[in-house]
Amino acid sequence: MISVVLPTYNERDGIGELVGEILAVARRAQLDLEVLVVDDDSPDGTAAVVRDSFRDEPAVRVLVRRGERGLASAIRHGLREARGQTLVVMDSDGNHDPALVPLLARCAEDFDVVVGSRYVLGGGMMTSQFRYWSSYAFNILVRIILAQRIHDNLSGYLAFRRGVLDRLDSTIIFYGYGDYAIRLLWQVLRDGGRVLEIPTVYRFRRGGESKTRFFAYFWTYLASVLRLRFRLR
Ligand SMILES: Nc1nc2c(ncn2[C@@H]2O[C@H](COP(=O)(O)OP(=O)(O)O)[C@@H](O)[C@H]2O)c(=O)[nH]1
Ligand SMILES: [Mg+2]
Repeated sequence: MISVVLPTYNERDGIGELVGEILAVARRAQLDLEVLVVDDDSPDGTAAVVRDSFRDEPAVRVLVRRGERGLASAIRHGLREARGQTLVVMDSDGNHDPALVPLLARCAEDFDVVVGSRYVLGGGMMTSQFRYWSSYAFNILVRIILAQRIHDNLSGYLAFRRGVLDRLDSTIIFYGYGDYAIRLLWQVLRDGGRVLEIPTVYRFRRGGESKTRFFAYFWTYLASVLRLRFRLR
């Protein structure tokens, strides 16, 4: 089974459509798949929207965390609750194209982590040019500092087997924001794991607002990378 983990915070505008698309993709590809929405008690009622829309759909589960917030810890929670042997993490706003789920899941059988990547041939971002180029530049910095070859450390669209996750030290990966992915990939590579990047084009988010505070996160992410480089974490 494949488990798709969707962390949500105030994503009521687009979440229903996305979950519907994922289920349709799974049906077409004849995949055994579940969707886990991990909502941090969004004030806009995201969880209720999903519950109401997919009341008769056992493949959709909604997990609500109360009194707790954070992208990485929400993903960790979802991964723990997931029943699948193959795990997929993606944005819940429509940025990531669900049509890629079957390919990501298939490749995760042969690779340790599969990344939906904006920065390999065929990848891209239909959204902001500024975000595209600043993220591109930051990714180059990551590659230089960590001396590795991943083009997109921050895509947030990932697939891996449960066994891979079990071998990782989750407590020093799943905190903070999107920087968790840098730590995850770093640990996998450090242990000799194989990472595959598959091109993906970011689509426009469907309603709602981005939670990425770009300038604040730049420093947080840089600090995370330097900590890895100097083996502080
Ligand atoms: N559960 C949970 N999800 C979050 C939190 N912050 C962001 N997200 C989700 O993480 C994903 C990435 O955030 P997003 O705002 O799309 O960032 P962007 O793609 O960089 O603009 C989205 O699906 C958000 O709803 C949080 O604190 N808790
Ligand atoms: Mg997004």
